Amino acid sequence: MVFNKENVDYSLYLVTDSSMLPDGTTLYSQVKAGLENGVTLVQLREKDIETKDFIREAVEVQKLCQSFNVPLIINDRIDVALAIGADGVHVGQDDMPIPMVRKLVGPDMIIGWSVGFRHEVETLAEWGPDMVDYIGVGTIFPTLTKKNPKKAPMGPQGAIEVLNALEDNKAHWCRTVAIGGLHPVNIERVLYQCVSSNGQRALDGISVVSDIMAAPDAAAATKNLRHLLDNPSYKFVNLGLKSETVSSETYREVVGQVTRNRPLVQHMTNKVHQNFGANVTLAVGSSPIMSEVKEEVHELARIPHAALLLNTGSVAPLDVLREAITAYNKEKRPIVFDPVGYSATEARRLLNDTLLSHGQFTCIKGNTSEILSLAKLTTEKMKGVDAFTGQLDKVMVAQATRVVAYTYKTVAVCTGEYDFVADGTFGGRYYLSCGLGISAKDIPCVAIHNGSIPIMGDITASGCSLGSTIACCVGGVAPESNLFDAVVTAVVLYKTAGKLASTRCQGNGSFNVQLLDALYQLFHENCPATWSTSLERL
Ligand code: TPS
Repeated sequence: MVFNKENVDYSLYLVTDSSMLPDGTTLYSQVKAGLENGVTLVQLREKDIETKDFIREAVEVQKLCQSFNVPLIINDRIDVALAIGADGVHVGQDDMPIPMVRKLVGPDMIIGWSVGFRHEVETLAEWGPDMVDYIGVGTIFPTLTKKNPKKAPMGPQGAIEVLNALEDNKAHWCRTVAIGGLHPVNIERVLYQCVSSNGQRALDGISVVSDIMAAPDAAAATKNLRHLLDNPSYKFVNLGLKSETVSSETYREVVGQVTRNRPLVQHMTNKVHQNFGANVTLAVGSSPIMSEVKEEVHELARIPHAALLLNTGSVAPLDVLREAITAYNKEKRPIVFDPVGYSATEARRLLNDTLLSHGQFTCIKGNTSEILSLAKLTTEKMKGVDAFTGQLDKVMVAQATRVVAYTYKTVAVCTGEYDFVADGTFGGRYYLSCGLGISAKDIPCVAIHNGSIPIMGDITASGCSLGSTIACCVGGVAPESNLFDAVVTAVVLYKTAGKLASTRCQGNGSFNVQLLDALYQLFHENCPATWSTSLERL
């Protein structure tokens, strides 16, 4: 009997591997534990096995799957799939070409394909709905399970590209599961971030090998995965979006909370910024720690109201940065990411992309060129757009900020004469399959203005120190507070201080001092009704 394709639930797809079974377990017992606790699809995958043994194993597992009404897919071996009457086959890019597979298995069997690139999606779209039923999108993260992988891990951003390609090519029939290095520490984030840019499509599920097959307690491991799929919320950000209400009363509340909670703001930042950033942090009622010690990141992240500023201007070793991201993500404490010089050189782009793929950031802050590059919009590309008037158009920069916020599910800040702040957090919600329903262009975005303050560009680390201020505000607010509000407050406070300092200084030397004084004064007075900055909703 072949399973009705329409009714396949791709949410938790177990792929087997008999080379990693813990002592005291069997392939059968691990699959059974998975099925009893929420696995919805099983793929039998044996790389080194005699055909006779494969068939015997497949028949046993098939009976088991049937008793749970779960389809069984056979990896690679079309002959075995046909011989036992499996529900489907899964093939890789180097296996038998899909049209031949379809010819052999007939129209009713499920066909899955491993896909990592846009051009592969274009091919499956050309073939049309009768060929590939679902794709395994990966590998997402590094994994020891796949020997000699032919492609580098794509990260959530690569999976978004694949989802976009499916949408662009109108391959609406094709379902998707992400695979490769997926474990409870990163699954929520992958499901949260991986939404096509038009908001119409998210992953249909996740596929795992080692997380269940190598688990000493496969039942508990599966329950844990099921829980993440059934409670679709990245708890890092709170659920009560109230960004429509941002006002001077909001600023007062944020500053009040920072004052009460005095957050510890760990800086991993460039040398030029370290001293000034520490002083800015103190001026806004917070405690700086300029530590790049790997051994203490977990301890620091556990301190109530800890926040991390990660500025890639000149950097700590990669393993320290990764460990810090892991630690703050694990404790669900905020990270402000400042990708200095993103795409100015290939090395910087690679470093920043590696870090962006490694974790979830509360806020990503950059200048116009960094945000345009992150949004994959360049001035060249923008020239092709009607609205382009020769200068960077406000609407276009706002759009780039929204794209970054949406893509990374973060609060994005783009600095310049106008500072743009866009909220792509969606209150931490995610949905399997159907996506978020709205696209990047529809998310909340504000433009913050206080006239031009050219002297800001004549001191070092002024942009980096906005990062410090944001980290103080997102770290200092109560966990149930709105992160967008906290970021907007930091930007408005910093811009007001900049303006005030520029009227008091005599040159860039005294501007430095005046900026600290102004921040200190405005923060401690906490009277935002008098702040000069204007905020426009876009
Ligand atoms: C649905 N594949 C890509 S990564 C990987 C495998 C087996 C190992 C993941 O292991 N998509 C589907 N089925 C497949 N067989 C593949 C892709 C190929 P782990 O979860 O332990 O990291």
